[in-house]
Amino acid sequence: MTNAANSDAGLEREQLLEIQRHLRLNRMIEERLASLYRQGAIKAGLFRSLGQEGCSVGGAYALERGDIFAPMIRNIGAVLVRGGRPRDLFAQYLGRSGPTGGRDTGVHYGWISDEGSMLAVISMLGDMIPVIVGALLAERMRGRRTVGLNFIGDGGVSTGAFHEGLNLACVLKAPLVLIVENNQYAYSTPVSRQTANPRFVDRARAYGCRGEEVDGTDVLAVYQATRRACEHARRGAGPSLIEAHLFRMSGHTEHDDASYVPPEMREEWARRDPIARFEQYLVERGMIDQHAIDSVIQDIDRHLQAELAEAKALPFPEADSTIDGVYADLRVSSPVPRLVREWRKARGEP
Ligand SMILES: Cc1ncc(C[n+]2csc(CCOP(=O)(O)OP(=O)(O)O)c2C)c(N)n1
Ligand SMILES: [Mg+2]
Repeated sequence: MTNAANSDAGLEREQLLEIQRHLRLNRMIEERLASLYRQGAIKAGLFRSLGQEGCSVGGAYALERGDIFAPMIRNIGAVLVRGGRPRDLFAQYLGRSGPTGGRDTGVHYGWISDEGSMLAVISMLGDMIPVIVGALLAERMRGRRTVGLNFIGDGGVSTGAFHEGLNLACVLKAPLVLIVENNQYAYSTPVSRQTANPRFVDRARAYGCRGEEVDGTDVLAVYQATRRACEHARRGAGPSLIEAHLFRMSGHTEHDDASYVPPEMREEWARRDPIARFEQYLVERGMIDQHAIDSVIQDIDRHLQAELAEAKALPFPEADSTIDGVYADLRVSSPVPRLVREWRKARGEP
């Protein structure tokens, strides 16, 4: 396993502090969302990345301008690193007219940009792999050396789409970096119950690409591993699969108390909190102190307050727009807007 404990991973002080800020932002936006969830303001499930922030942030930080990124539902940290705004994430979760006009939730939104596009999450686990491979092939045909980063969970690895997708990527030598976030559980199913070979990195060898394991709670180790995989891909040498070992310190979603997790297991992983580890590292290097940490927290708190206020000021979508962008020309005759209006009325919503 890679261990970045004794190096700054070739990063400048400002970059290390930027990473720390992203880690904190990742955690704090989810804390806000959890509190909104408890107030009943969130319209669907809330999938937190508590304990996994180092993997999201470290992986995305290794990308370059123009690279393509495809998150999984928990990768809020990576979305933020790639330029996603907290206001938009709040709007998504609150069902307001944000990026998807209130028609989808969470990180189920994307954008196309020269800075680096983001493909919206696909709910069907594994299905993103062939899609991002297609996007990378399009980039290759345009003569660009674009790399694509996609995250998948340990459960997602057992889908057919994962195998077909990775096989396709390897055969075509697509510049794909696939990070398998092995957080030990797929909902309540432990790794031991869903695969007879718990070494996910072995899948790389099976299909013929580079494989690497990394401590997913060490943000710099993930950054370095992803960087190596990006360089490999940009050289035209094909995909890499990175297995990141980490743990989901929350339930699958907020309604799940994760009581199926043995307490010893949770305690062991709690000692490897990615933010505490990285801040300790920065303190030991004399780059920050408790005062600096407190001021980052206060600053993010103010920022999130303002972003949330902006999101709350956005209107809820009009019922008539429910199926916009779904079917061509169906809006006129569809009964859906009327049904939504009636459903809202029955719930006492405006
Ligand atoms: C093909 C498919 N099967 C089942 C589901 C339902 N489902 C959503 S999340 C989830 C668990 C995913 O576990 P994992 O891939 O380990 O990701 P994690 O939630 O741990 O980040 C399941 C079974 C789905 N979305 N897609
Ligand atoms: Mg999992």
